[in-house]
Amino acid sequence: MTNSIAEIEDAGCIFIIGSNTTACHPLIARRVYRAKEKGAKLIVADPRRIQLSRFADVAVQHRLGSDVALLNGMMHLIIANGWQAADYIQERTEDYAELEKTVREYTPEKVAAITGVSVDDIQHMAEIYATNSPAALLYAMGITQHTTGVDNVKSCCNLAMLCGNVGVAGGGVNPLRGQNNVQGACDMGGLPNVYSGYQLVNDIKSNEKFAKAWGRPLPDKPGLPVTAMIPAMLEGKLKALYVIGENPKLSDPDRNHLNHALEKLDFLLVQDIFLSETAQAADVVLAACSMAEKEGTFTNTERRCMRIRKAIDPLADTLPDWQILCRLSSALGYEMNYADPEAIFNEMAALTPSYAGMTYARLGLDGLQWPCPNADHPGTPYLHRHQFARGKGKFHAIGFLEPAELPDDEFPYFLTTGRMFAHFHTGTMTRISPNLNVEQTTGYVEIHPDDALAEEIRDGDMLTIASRRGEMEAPARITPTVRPGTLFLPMHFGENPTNILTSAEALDPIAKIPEFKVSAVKIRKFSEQMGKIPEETGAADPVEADAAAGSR
Ligand SMILES: Nc1nc2c(c(=O)[nH]1)N[C@H]1C(S)=C(S)[C@@H](COP(=O)(O)OP(=O)(O)OC[C@H]3O[C@@H](n4cnc5c(=O)[nH]c(N)nc54)[C@H](O)[C@@H]3O)O[C@H]1N2
Ligand SMILES: Nc1nc2c(c(=O)[nH]1)N[C@H]1C(S)=C(S)[C@@H](COP(=O)(O)OP(=O)(O)OC[C@H]3O[C@@H](n4cnc5c(=O)[nH]c(N)nc54)[C@H](O)[C@@H]3O)O[C@H]1N2
Ligand SMILES: [Mo]
Repeated sequence: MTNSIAEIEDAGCIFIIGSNTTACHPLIARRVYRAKEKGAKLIVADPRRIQLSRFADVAVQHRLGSDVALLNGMMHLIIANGWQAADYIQERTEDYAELEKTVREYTPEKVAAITGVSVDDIQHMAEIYATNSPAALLYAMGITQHTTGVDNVKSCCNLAMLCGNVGVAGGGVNPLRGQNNVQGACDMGGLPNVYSGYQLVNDIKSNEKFAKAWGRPLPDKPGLPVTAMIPAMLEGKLKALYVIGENPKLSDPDRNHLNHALEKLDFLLVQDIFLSETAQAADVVLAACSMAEKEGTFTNTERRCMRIRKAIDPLADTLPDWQILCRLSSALGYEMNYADPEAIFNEMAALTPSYAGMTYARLGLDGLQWPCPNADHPGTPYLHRHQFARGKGKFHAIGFLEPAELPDDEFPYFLTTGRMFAHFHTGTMTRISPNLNVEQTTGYVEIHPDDALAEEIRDGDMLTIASRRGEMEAPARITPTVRPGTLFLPMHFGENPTNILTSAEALDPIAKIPEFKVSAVKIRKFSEQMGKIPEETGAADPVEADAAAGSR
């Protein structure tokens, strides 16, 4: 996030696009409710009707993968009405002329035809966003998991800069990051091309810096992103895979393709806290302990690095991940001996400019937000305050491109995939929790009542859903929350393995993220209903429970 979670409460407008916030980031959703109570305007753009749509000043359900067109349409109207932040654009940004030229082509009528959103609604979105500063834009996987993921993100940035919303409190472009520590993992170099703090492996200076600190020459070529590892496995170029804390058998796209790749491996090593589907296929499994059993730090979505503290001792025959890694490294011939996670943290801080001012003592109870470059620095609540990190904020003129796969005669439905409140990803943790599992015990496929009527499907009928990659079964849940012609499958249920359907080939050319959010599928009835599939009650959802009680 460019900005901080608490700042959301002080926004004049909140624009949520491609984030099911109450389901996936309920504590952030709570800030959105508070902002609403203080008078903020709310815009929601999501092909599904999410909980927050109910509280929105305008909520639109645009066609899957049409975000660039929608955002360009908003910008077209903002410029046509003179609502843009002219001084800010002049002083702080560059390449505005190109943006203006491109969005001029996105007339409301053209955008309405692409997105399925009415001209009136596009007009409302543009006006509300532009005239209620500061406006905070929140997005998540609905924006990124596309072949145009990078284009989508850049379009969000264009809109925010157009209205002067970057570098101000309460504004910003705010990706709501997924896992508790995915920000931290990326910050620590858990990516194929960087060391900690995004220092490039192929930059001579950083390479030398780390080689010196670690006493070994280091490769100067970026490694492979996950989506390139699978083809490398199939070609026999990648022979051993070490998976730490992931369950790709359920979470990677195109499961059949992935299984072929895994079978080609000489050696599969999995380190997990449970015997996941992937661990069951491994040659060796290393038993790690959970976050409640270890010390360390997590860095959350607002760049806040915080300590975690051990609540219980590790269960028998398990170790914290860091100790397993140190032992493995030593066994491979590179001695790694750290007294404790704090020693590792201190080494990291010494090598990472954005964390350089952090120590365990300074992190205290609340943590610190990077950049925190020195011992006196208080941390950074929002980025790009006086100028952009790169100097001027750059506008990118971006045209709309269709998703890789569109419905046709053979595969007439759009499919999108994602999450629900009660479960986490592949369910290794949440499906064995009785309190959570009671909320939803099986997978399901959401289908619009119009489609159900046309297909003569009743609630609970078991459907076969097929794409060009494979097919799977799930019971139908008839609901108006999806658009007609669009189905939704949650990703949590191994017995209804959603990723049999998704494509491993439709990737964003730059980020290499798979297009989990758009596939083309067909359906047929597998068997008559076994019983109604109840809607998620939301009883375990604090936001929903509060909303129901009228006491947000
Ligand atoms: N309960 C729960 N919380 C979670 C997780 C979990 O598994 N369960 N996972 C965590 C992780 S790692 C992540 S990454 C986040 C994900 O958090 P989110 O991204 O919020 O969750 P998703 O359900 O993947 O997708 C979000 C929304 O994108 C919409 N969408 C689909 N296609 C499009 C499109 O073309 N355009 C737009 N604008 N929207 C579209 C979907 O309808 C959905 O409402 O959640 C985190 N929090
Ligand atoms: N169709 C579809 N597919 C998707 C997505 C989608 O929206 N649609 N979303 C994608 C996204 S954004 C994400 S993030 C991925 C998530 O995909 P995964 O990361 O593969 O899913 P998880 O179930 O979170 O798997 C995490 C594993 O780590 C284990 N674990 C938990 N704590 C620890 C620990 O402390 N140490 C170790 N060693 N292991 C631990 C858990 O038991 C679990 O097996 O799925 C992706 N796949
Ligand atoms: Mo994620």
